[in-house]
Amino acid sequence: MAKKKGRTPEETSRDPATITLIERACAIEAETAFARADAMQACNIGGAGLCCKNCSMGPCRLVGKATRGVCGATLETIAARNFARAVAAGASAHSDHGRGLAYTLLEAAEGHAPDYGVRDAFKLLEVAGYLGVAVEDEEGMRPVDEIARDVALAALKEFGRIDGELLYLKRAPMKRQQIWHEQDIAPRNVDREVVELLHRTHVGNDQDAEHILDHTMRCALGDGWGGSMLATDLSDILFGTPAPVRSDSNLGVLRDNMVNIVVHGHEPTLSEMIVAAAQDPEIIAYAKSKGAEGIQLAGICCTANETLMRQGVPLAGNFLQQELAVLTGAVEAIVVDVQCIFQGLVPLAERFHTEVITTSPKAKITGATHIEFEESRALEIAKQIVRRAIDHFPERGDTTIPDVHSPLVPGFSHEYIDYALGGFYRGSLRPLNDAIMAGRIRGVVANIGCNNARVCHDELHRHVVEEFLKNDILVVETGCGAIASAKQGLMTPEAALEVAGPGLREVCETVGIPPVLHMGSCVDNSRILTVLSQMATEGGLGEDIADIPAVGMAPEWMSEKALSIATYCVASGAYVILGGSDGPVSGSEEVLRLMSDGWEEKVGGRLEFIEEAEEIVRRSIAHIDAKREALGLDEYDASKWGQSGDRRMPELLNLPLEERIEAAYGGR
Ligand code: NFS
Repeated sequence: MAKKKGRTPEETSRDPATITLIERACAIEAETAFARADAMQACNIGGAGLCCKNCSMGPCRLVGKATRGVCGATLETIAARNFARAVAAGASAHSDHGRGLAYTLLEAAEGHAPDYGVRDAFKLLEVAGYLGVAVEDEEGMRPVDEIARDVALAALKEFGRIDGELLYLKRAPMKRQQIWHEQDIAPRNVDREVVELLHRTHVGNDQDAEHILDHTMRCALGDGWGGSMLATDLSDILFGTPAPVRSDSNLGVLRDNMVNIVVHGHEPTLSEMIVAAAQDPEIIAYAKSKGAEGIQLAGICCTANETLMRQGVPLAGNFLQQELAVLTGAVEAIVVDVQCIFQGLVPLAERFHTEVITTSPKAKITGATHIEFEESRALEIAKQIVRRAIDHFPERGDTTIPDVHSPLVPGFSHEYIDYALGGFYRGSLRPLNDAIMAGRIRGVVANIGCNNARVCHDELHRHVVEEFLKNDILVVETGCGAIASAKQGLMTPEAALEVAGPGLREVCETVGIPPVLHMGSCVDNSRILTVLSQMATEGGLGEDIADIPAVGMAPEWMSEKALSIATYCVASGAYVILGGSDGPVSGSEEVLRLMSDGWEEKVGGRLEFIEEAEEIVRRSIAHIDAKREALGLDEYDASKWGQSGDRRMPELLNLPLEERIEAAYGGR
């Protein structure tokens, strides 16, 4: 990581709302992650993967003349083990989230969680099919609650099944499944691969970097095609499958005259109930009795994406804006569950009237109020939390709400993309494949992942996305990367007219979609796996995910979850780039080689760590063009496009007849 001491606000973030609030933090001497990152240099030994603290003979730092740890472990073993353990943690986080939803569905189906139910019965039937749950008996269709109970139980079984392998692996293209079997990396169940990875990386166990990394792929696949995919499916069943909605983004969505409640974390179970509680007329009346005009909910991180995709709740911001929401002085409560929550929120909130409320039995923060969430009393607890927030409204002091916000249209589940391209009866990805084959769309980039306080906030996301759009590359997004694009105004259909290249613009205009599609939270990267699998089986773009002209990236990544996502995408056949630094195994050339060339030989995908945005773009486009060539597709040529589309139509209608015939028929 580059050392960056004392950056100016403009060097710290690309986002104007963030810059305003960093300035406020400086003015009132409040501490944020940006300032802490500047004050503390990252450890370059640990950062390069060269510090081993797996036993108490160390920590061993493999620098200078030290080429082995006390136990004799080599640099390669240590770097691979560190990476593997991070993937195990990331896979655990996503998968435990998925397990939680399976229990919620079970409790709802058995009548123990009356505030939840099946909102998308169609999806329930589809998932029942994947999990081998019967939807009919001799008397016809079984009751929905019975199917839901059996789906929940079948989902729970996937976490610890005692034989065979994950059922969802069958959703991948045949060729991909064959590769997993040939390489012996098909996950047997979700939990076992995580436990085995921790076992293998215990002192004195698996001490061959390549072998450790093979199992790392297996563990990560259990996340992508297991825990995360189940999390997405079960969320859709319980809370509805997303379809486009209109919403707004950035800290300007907070309101001076309303009670502002920020939901932050990851699981939709609680936040969906907070949404319901905040709409209750009695609760709204209570807010008015305290002098507010109503209640404004807004989200941070993936909780934001969950409530945005289904309810249209506005986005307050991404990962690095959590403290800034508090710094506005306008937030009565920040309600959190699990993952990506800064402990720094608590001392910061003490300087304002904001209450930090933790809710998950898995995550308490010293000094925060803990109101534990229980599915059996979900709405009651959510109302209690919202009332508590309202009680703080009269305590509010000065506020600084930046007047910065951008509209967006999120909600692109893979079901909706199918529908958008073909309608209800002919839903299909055929038009997308055709557009790529013709070269109107050069390829697809999945831009996902976090912010990182050590790189300029949102800047890498902005740079790569704009470059891809100009080059007629369709961008799909999740997580905090999606929030970055939303704030930059790239998620409205109109944005296509301004930013996209001529071919992509034609497609976006015709279908009426933005050039950057918001596909949800980070567990919803499973939606991207589903789209890629469908593209591979639709025909014309090869027969496997590895054949598609596509790249995955997390230019500002920071979390262990991002490493798990990157690894399962590679193991699914994708070229993946992690940006912002030279990466967590940069101390070992051999491990870097194993993850790039080595993994490419085994599974067709490769992982690279590239610090600079220009280089990320250059290598991505080169990869997309190479995949086009391998498929025998025409070389991409922007000059062929731009002759149709809504923008061109009024112009065409006014042309002299001969020119109009020429434009319409191109001399044919
Ligand atoms: Ni993803 Fe979502 Fe954001 Fe990174 Fe954290 S919120 S699960 S890990 S920081 S994208």
